[in-house]
This record gives sequence, C-alpha cells and structure tokens, in this order.
Amino acid sequence: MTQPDDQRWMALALSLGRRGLGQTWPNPAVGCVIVKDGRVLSRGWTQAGGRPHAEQVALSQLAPNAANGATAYVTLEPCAHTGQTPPCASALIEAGLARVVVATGDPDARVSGRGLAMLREAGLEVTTGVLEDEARRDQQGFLLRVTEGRPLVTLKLASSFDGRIATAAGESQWITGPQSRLQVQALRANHDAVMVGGRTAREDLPSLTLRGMGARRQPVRIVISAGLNLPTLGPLAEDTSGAPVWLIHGANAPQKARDFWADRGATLIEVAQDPSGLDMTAALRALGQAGLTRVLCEGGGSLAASLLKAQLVDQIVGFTAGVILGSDGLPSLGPLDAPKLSDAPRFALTETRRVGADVMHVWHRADK
Ligand code: AOF
Ligand code: ZN
Repeated sequence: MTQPDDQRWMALALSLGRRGLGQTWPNPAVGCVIVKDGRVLSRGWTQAGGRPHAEQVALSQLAPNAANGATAYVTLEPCAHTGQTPPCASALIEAGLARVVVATGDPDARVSGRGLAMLREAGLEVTTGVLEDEARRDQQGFLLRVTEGRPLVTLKLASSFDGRIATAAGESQWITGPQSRLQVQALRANHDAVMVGGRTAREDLPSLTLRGMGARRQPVRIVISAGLNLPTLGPLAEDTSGAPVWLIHGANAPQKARDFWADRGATLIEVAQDPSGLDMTAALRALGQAGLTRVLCEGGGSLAASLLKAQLVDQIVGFTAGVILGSDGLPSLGPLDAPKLSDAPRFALTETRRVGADVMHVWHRADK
C-alpha cells in the first residue's frame, strides 16, 4: 500500500540516482533515501564504477540501530545476489528497516523479483511501482542492456532553425551558442560513451572528452568507421585524458590501420558489413556486451541516419538556433529512404527549454 509521502521521497531518490548516470556502467544508477518519522536519515546513490550500491551508501552513514523501523525508498529493486558485496536486500533486512518502497523491478537474472521476495520473507512491508514510469525512463539504458542486450542511444542534433548543420562552404562554427555547447558537455557527462562517425572524426578532429563537469569517469570515445580511415594525428590518436577509444570497423579494415590504433591503446571491435554499411544493430549489441548502458551519438548525418533507419535511436536532444541556412546548407541527416510519412521515424516531445539564444528539445521514441 502506498502512503501519502511516498511519491515525494521517491522523487528525491530518483534525483539522487540521476547523479550516477554516465558513471556507473555496466551497473544501473540507483538512488536511495532512508526516512523515519517524516525525516530523511540518510541518502545514497550508486558510486562511480557501479559500486558500492545506493542502499549500501545510505546505510553506511547510519549509526547501529538508527534505521530500526525506518522506510527505504529505492529506485530499483534491491539486489539479491552476492557479488563483491553481500546483497542489498540482506543489508536492508539486517539494518532493521520496516518498509521498503521500490520504483521498478530489476530484470537482471540474478535479481528479477528475488530481492523483493527476500524482503517480504523477512517480514518487511514492500511497496512497488511508485514513480515507476520516471524510474524506467532514468534507467532505460540499464534496462535495455539487460533486456535487449544493447545500450540506450541518444542522438544529439544541433542545427539551424531549418535543420542545417553547416553552410554550403562547410562553415559550422558556431550555429548554436555557448550555453547549448555547455549543455552538450552535461549530456556527455550523463552518458557512458560518446559516438561519432568516421567522417566527423576526419573533418572535425573532435576530442570527444568531457571538460569541466567535475566527472570522475570520462566517457568512452567511440568512432564508427568501416575501413578505419581515421586521422592519425589529432586528439583521438594523441589525447592523454584517459578517455578510452573504441573503434568499430568492418572486416575489410586494413591490418596496418588496426595495428596503428591497437598500438595507441584503442579497443577494436569488428562487426558485420553489407554494401550499405556496417550492421548498426550488431555494433550496438557489441557495445551492450561490453557493458555500456548509455551512448550519445553526436553525428554525423550519415551515422545518425543509419541509427534511425535501424530503429536504434531512443531519444533525441535537439538544439535549435535562430539562424537560417536554406536548402544550400548542409542537412543534419543523410537520406532515410522513408518515402511515406507513415514510414518515417516518429518521436514524442518530452521537454523544451530555452538555452541562451537557442531552444533545447528532448524527444522520445513514440513507440516506446
Ligand atoms: C542495487 N543497488 O545501487 C545497484 C544495483 O556486480 P555487482 O555485484 O555490483 O551487481 C551488479 C548488479 O546489481 C546490476 O546488474 C544490478 O542488477 C544491480 N545493481 N542494485 O540494489 C544499486 N547499482
Ligand atoms: Zn545492491
């Protein structure tokens, strides 16, 4: 049974959990609040690298017996397995909690209902489904990794008012303003990896690193390039920021290029290829297998189009500027081969925000 303040405390637990997004992969970013007599006793969230778990962090701050009779609000079903630490369900039982409120279940085969069962068997009152939709949205990356074997994909599109990303001459700096670019850094911070296509890597020589957000973990830098035709000078080859480089390529990538990047510490991932390009479903499955839960695609237009065509884009974050470039400007996306409107990928608006002189808009896949 839910109680009057359940939503309020769960909202707090969700906001704590979000602090871990981008930092905890392959684990979920969970939040936990322990409440007694209408007051917060302690708070916790999953730490960088995925451990300790949120419940353990919250419990570790309490004096012995302090949690007796208290309620724990947890954004994901407490774990039931012994990993490097004992199960969170046991820790909550031993700490003497009377009630545990959970937003949504954990589909991990080692947990999957067992965490809730352990709590109930020990006589704790268990309430589930509080702010479940919000929790599933926050944890969509982890849920997709476990249930579909691939990470969540966020597509970032920064464009002119009419959806262009450069002038006919290729001038693109800067269409959106400094505040939008700061928001992009915040997006990098809450994703596990940043991904671009080979052409963007060649033309923009991006560093793809996180600057100034106080993050402890740099996102993995992923480049998709069938032939590994990538610049051998520039930040991807030289950067010493400690951000890993993973390169996804096809069977035809020359050995010389593979050796060059392997020598520089890059991880090489080979996936199947057909005349239309690399198999993006296979590429994302490989990334899920490697533990990634949230991937931010920052372009270019042809990579973004192939992700959309393969129905692999879960959310779009758009930044739209008040500059107009016309049809001679470069479009933000390559062809989608969707001649009918009913075939076109469709997204539903979830948020709009003014960011400096631009507008940021967040969209989710309409069928999810
Ligand atoms: C929780 N609270 O904060 C997190 C949980 O490898 P381990 O032992 O750390 O276990 C990882 C699994 O634990 C992960 O797949 C997910 O099922 C759960 N993560 N559980 O109770 C947390 N991060
Ligand atoms: Zn746990």
